[in-house]
Amino acid sequence: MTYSMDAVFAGYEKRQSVLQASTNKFANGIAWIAGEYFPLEEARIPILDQGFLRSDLTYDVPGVWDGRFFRLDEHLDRLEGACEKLRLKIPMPRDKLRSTLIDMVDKSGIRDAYVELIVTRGLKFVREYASYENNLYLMVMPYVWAMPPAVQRTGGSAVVTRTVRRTPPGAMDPTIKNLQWGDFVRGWLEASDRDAVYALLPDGDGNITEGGGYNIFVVRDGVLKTPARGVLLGITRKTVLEIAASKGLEAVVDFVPVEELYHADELFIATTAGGIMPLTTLDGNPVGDGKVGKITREIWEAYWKAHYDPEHSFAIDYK
Ligand code: PDG
Repeated sequence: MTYSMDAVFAGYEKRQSVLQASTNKFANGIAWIAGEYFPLEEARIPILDQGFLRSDLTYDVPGVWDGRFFRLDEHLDRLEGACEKLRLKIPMPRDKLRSTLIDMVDKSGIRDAYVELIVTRGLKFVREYASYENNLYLMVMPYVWAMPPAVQRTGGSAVVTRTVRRTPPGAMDPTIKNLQWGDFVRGWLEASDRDAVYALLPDGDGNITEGGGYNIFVVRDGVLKTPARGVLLGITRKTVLEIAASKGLEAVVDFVPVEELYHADELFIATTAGGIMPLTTLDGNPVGDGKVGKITREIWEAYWKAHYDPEHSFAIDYK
């Protein structure tokens, strides 16, 4: 089997057309709230939840590709770690959480899914943090593309933002996946004003960090580089680093000066919601030769191939 863009997208399109013909009431998505299942568009949260009122929450997003969960336990580990830092307790044991997610994907029949788990502080606004009963929300929906397949073929357009920096780690720990996206949203507004789509946020000290929903990779002279600090430790980022190692490509995890982006041969962003996403325009100028780069493409193919590796994924038994 090959994992070229043509092959991977053709497989996806085929499964999409089956999903679109489905009459299952959960085919557009399913939510789990307080023990009940809802079609996604009917799901509601209680307005007093501090997750909604103060973004007092953490979340994680694993993916399902071609009927297989990808690195689910690593996403659950990251969620548990984030909860620990925020003194949140997931109100469901790990094995039940796993089986509920699998059951939801099965119920929806969705083969390529974006799966979201949100843990919030709960309903009461009090200062005694120990007295909260934390809430859990689960969602399964059709795969979300931060960069649509058609754009991935030629690459997206990005800017390094001038009007906003990434919220500093001393204010908000970016390794705790959070929904305080004010900086990212400002970045998108600026990107759109500058005729681009993707915002890459600097740290205020001349280094690049990440963007709204993705880690950043720079390729120059065959070497990959990604920021060490001020970013979410993405599972896709980790997968890219593993792929690079397996191919004998050098990868550096360190500060990445913004300046280096302007001398890049290739640039890509990485997330569970879209995979490896090439950027071929930066601040209105082509990146390298302006085409999707050779190394980006190699990593792109290896990334989708990894979704069938039993070491990193398992098949869902759809009934
Ligand atoms: N950095 C940030 C700030 C993120 O929110 C994400 C994932 C990543 C990096 C990449 O992490 P991982 O490789 O573990 O997925 N964000 C996705 C993207 C959402 C979107 O719509 O773009 C998410 O929050 O679902």
